[in-house]
Amino acid sequence: IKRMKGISISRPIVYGNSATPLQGKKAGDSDHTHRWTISVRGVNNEDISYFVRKVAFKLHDTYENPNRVIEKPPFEVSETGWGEFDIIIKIHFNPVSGEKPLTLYHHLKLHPYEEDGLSNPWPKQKPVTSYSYDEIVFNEPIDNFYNILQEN
Ligand code: SLL
Repeated sequence: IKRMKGISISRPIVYGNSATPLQGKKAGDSDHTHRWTISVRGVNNEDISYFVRKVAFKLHDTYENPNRVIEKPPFEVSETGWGEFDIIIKIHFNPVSGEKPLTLYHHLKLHPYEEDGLSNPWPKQKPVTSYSYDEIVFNEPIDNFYNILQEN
């Protein structure tokens, strides 16, 4: 294997969640209050599967099978629930890369920051979102992986 000496190459990602309140019958069936989706995506929804092999989302232990492994895009998990918690996101890269998985943390957000009901109520059905932008930097990548990154 050959590494690209002195070279760094980066790829942007967006990760985080959106959430909407459950309404009507669905809300009555359980103690769940929201539907939410956590995702790892490319910017402008660019396909990231050429460098991301799979993404593991570790949910709160109150969920069944809390370790959700997503093997193909979209790299996301949708669920319903009642509470906010930290999600551990583990991004596994294309095996060609020889890179170790990258761990990120996201605090699942269900509630808007400002519930200032008097002057500025959050519209009932407007999704609450919390997304972070990040750049994954590959230092001295293996040449084959570097080529894959360049070609996409
Ligand atoms: C809290 N520390 O107390 C947090 C934990 C856990 C949320 C929140 C479970 C859903 C299910 C669910 O919503 N857990 O029943 O599968 O707020």
